[in-house]
Amino acid sequence: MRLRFKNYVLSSLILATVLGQTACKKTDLSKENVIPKPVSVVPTGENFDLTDQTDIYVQQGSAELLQIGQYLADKLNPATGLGLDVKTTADTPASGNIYLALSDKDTQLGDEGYELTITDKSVNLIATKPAGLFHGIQTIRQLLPAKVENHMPQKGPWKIATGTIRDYPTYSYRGAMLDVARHFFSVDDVKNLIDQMAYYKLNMFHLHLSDDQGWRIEIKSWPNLTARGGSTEVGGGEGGFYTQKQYADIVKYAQDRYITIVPEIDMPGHINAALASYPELNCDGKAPELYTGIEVGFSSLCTGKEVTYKFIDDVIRELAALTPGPYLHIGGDESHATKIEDYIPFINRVQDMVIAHGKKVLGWDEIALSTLKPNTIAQYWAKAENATKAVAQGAKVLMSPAKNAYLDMQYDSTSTYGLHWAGYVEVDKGYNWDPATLEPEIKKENIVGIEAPLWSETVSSRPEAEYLIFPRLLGYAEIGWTPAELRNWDNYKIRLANHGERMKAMDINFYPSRLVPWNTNNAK
Ligand code: TNX
Repeated sequence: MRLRFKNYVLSSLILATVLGQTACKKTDLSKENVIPKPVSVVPTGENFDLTDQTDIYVQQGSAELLQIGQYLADKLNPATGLGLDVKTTADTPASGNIYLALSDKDTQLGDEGYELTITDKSVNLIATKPAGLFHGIQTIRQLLPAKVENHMPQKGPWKIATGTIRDYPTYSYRGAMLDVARHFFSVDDVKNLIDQMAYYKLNMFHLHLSDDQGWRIEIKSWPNLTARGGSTEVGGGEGGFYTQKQYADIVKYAQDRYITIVPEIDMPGHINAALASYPELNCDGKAPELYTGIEVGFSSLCTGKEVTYKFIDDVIRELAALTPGPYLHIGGDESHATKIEDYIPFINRVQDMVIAHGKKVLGWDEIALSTLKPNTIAQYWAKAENATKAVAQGAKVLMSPAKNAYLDMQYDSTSTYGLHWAGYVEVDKGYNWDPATLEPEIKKENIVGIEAPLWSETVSSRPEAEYLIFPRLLGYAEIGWTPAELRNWDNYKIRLANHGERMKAMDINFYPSRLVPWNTNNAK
């Protein structure tokens, strides 16, 4: 009897200790797997519990804040099943809730920064602008267990480590590009990628809307561009295009996620789809065949014909009217079929046309051979000497060096998809570089940011595109956001490993690089 009693006391003691330990388990907010890595994290060692009593409160009086709160609720409710509601309040809400509010006191946060204060009683997010709150809710999502990203209900508990995160981006332009010209991608595919970009705090999305193989945006004054020019793609598939209504829908979808669309019409080269649609755009007045191969540099607008400029003006006018963002991208790359003495005045004239329609110009680095207008940005992809010319003219540079940042470069020689003309870009190589020190002549103050382009010659479906985009895009997001001195591959690869579970839960078909210690067994 005595022995039994002693055993009982002993086992209860052990149980109490174990339980106690789980309940007050020390947390460390600074070791959470947030990508991009936040600027500053001060941990306080406790937990906030998300329960069925928790709601999301937003400062009253702003439809925009309500929408951000709802975005968070929509992301957390499916997996947690907690039925978080979004409510407005004039004061700080009662304990147990999440609160999103604007405050103009903290100017260091800038237009996109946020401060997130988590205690055992509340989650408080403040920012000077809605964009900061939107980025902050991505951090909240990433502080919850990876399974929170599942579409189906999962078992809790849903704890968030406590402490304070202050966070803001290094570069104002953090982007990705999708080539919808070589292979067409549906509106749904594009929206899906926009949500994935938002999770990593990217804010610019460049759509490569025309090339030799296809014209993908409806232009009402030149309907054959899509009727004929949009009718095929690499490999001879059926192609496709966005109506203006669909494009406007994409723009709005991106805007609701604080992402700006940058539309590109590539010229004077990469233009066969347009030349095949309108004979008058050709110097000899004859339309070439549609093109479904993957060669580059063989087509050119007829720079000496006035109709060419009427055509461009119409396209730019319609596109500018549909695009609230500040930039129109005019391409300008690989114009091997245009003489340099024609190329330079052409680019000069087209810049003026874009400006006349109220937009700023972006173009591939070759445009620096012309005279860049104030505010024109050169996108460095191949030739450092071109980017250097842009800098010498006082222009800013957008960093997309193919050898580091091209999402269509193969990971290694065994990769199924992708090209390798700029080399192989394994996940570590994609991460381990700094835009501000890559080329000696391009300094941090010359750089607007970073963009990772996916060219689609070798990929024609969402899973194929995702295989090249992920996980490298996460690294580019971190390069754009996190100060260089806080970036480190050994630390990053551990956080990335955790995001394997998240990507799996989001059904992203990522490349499982051997360099990353993935832990994806319990994501689904
Ligand atoms: C070069 S990058 C191109 C594209 C190709 C890409 C393939 C650039 C401005 N031009 O037309 O799709 O290489 O990697």
